[in-house]
Amino acid sequence: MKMTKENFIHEFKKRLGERYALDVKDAAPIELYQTLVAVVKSGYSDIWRKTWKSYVKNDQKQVYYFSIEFLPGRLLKSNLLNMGWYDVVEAGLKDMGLDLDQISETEVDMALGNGGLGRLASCFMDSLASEGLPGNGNGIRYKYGLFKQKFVDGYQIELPNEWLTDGNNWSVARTSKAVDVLMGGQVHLHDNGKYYEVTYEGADLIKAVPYDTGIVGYHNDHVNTMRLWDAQIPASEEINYPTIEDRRRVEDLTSVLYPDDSNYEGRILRLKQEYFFTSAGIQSIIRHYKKYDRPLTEISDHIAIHINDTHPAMCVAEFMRILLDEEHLDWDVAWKQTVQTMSYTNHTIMAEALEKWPVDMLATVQPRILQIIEEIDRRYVEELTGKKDEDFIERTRIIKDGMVKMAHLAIIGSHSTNGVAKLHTELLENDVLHDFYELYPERFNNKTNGIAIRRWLQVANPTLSKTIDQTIGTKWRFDSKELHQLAKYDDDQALLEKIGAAKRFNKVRLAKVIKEQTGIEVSPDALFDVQIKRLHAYKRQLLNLLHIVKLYLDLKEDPNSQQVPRVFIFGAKAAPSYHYAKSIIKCINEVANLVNNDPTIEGKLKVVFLENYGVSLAEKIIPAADVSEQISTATKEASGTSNMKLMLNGALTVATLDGANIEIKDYVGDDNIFIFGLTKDEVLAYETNHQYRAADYYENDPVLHRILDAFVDGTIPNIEVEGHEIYDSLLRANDEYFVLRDFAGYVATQERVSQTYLDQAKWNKMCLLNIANAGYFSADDTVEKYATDIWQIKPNVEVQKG
Ligand code: DL6
Repeated sequence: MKMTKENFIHEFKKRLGERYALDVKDAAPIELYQTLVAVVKSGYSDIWRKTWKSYVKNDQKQVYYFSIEFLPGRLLKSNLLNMGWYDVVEAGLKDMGLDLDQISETEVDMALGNGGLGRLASCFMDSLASEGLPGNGNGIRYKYGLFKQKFVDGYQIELPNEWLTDGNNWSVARTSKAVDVLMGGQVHLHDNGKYYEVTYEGADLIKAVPYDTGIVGYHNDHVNTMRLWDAQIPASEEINYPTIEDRRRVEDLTSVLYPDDSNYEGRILRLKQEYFFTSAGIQSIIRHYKKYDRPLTEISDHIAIHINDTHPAMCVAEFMRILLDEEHLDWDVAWKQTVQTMSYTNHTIMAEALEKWPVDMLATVQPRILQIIEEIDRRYVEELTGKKDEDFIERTRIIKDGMVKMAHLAIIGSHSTNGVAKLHTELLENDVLHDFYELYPERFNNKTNGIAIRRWLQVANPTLSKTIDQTIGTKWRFDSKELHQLAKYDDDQALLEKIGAAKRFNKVRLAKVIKEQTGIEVSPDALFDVQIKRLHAYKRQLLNLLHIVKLYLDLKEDPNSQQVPRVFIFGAKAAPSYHYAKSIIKCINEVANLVNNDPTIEGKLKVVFLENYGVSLAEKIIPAADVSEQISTATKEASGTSNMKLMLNGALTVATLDGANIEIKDYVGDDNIFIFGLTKDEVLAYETNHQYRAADYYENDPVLHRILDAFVDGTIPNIEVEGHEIYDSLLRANDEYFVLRDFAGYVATQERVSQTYLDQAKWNKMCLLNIANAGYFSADDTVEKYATDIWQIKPNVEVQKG
């Protein structure tokens, strides 16, 4: 993909004229943005076509990554970077009096996810393409995505995220590739002696229309596809959807991500979404596969299907449904192909997130799928009877007490189950999924998560990237492990100062964003302490908040108590029905109000909660962070990926020994990370021996006593309800996540952080060593491991690297 500045300017002006009949100086930002997207798309569309054709021509095995979330963020800059056009386009725009940064701000984030799960899926998409691997995404094109978060009086308010208002410029609707998805009604089986003829009565027919987005590989002339499905009414079925209500029922199917699951309507809608994108994806895969006359009895040699978390677990049953009902394969043959084709990643040990669906609900959504799951379950029980004790079988079977356990379906119906960090996989094998590990040890493996270094360093932090280029050259841009070369320069004072200067530059930039968004003035000379992740009790934003309240109370008592001014920065959304998480948001916002408006502590402490956290905001926060808060209760965070992005940008991690923090510590060494808190074994011991008594910490620690009282005695205003709720969760409900137990260790560690920050030379050296080791957490390496160990796919033979 070659482009010169002159050609770009010519192309850009031509398209602007053709599209809008405008000159550059008369065009609005959205028109400039859309024109730029058109130029970029035309730059890769031919390669996109060639890429998928080469898969067919070379009969390459492909993987299809099914995920209910994708969080690609803005695509403009990352596509320019990957195409090798970034500098040329930036310079060309400048010549025309335009600014790439400004134009890029016009792009609305594709916010089709909630957190780590969706962002991981998108990092994997980028890496698959950049490694030249044949990998496709399969998900849902939510009309409103995840909600847009606003704070009103400190409370989280959820607004629709209208990301499609101006259309999405990157995707292409492929109406000709639509498939029909059947839902509801009743199913009848008729044994004709050879196979069961399956007929449906009263089912809804929904048209699934794919929207494809090209995923451009890095400098390798390779473009993969992310396919997102939209629900529409088939033209032939108009008559069956006579009322507006009926039509809305169909359209609502792909309206929002994670409908409110506090009621039946919301829950069944989510289950329907899961079946919808699973069925649409599997149908289109098999249809495409059959086009080239290959036998279905060897489909697993040609395609791999990945189940990202349990949401797409119905892939197992849908694949079986097609092989049985439409292709009339024998059960055993179909089952062998299914297990060989499917693989599954577990992303959490939190019981509430391991999906279970009532049998009745599944019967309402797709009765045939339920029948197939029942049969898989029956055969599983039959096979184990006599080999395993009854308890074991009852614990591991798919359907139990009227509920369908989706993780069990995914494990039994696939050849690989992986966790996402060493500790997490160990917990799956030894605890959460131990029975299955005993049954299928060869199916279990670890794949520690990784991140797209291109987006999180090259795009998000050009200042630091240039400093790195000047020090070790540009090889790291192709192989991030090369970043380790930086470690050799840990005594190079000039470099350490440059690293400090890059950080300051990014802090000034973030301070501006904070001022614009919130009106709060923060000083770039303060330490920026950042916690950005979903709001959840186990992630312990509350521990961070208790520390902030301590610092505030200390300052009120002694204005000189704090040597290092700090700005605490939060970004987090709470699930709409997660009441407790929303109460924590309210408390953080009220503490922020109190602290930020108290003139007596001016300049020493600030608290900022940025609204509507997402990928684009993260790109501004992460390069500016000094401290990365990774403080979940040990055992609860499967991996975390903000920990990797923040270290990559030279933030120092305050961490518990949880998830991938442990692997980060192993790379950077104990001296370059701040570890505190209960270990896995200590947490597990408390959970089994029930000897934890949170009230002891309140009663015996006057500091903690005073802090907790501040939540209920009016010290923190406007949290009469929420303050009591939090106080009670810690003291009456005995602090499920051991916040009080870890508090003293956390405070002591934060004091060490402040002391270290006072020695800027030492601090910058630690930053450098974190950056140098972050290259080991590249999603490129992670997907290569998936490709070799799980999917058995190989890079496209036609890929040009470099
Ligand atoms: O694997 C991606 C990401 C991990 O880094 C996080 O640790 C984990 O919490 C997240 N899991 C989920 C799944 N649902 N829940 N809860 O988002 O996956």
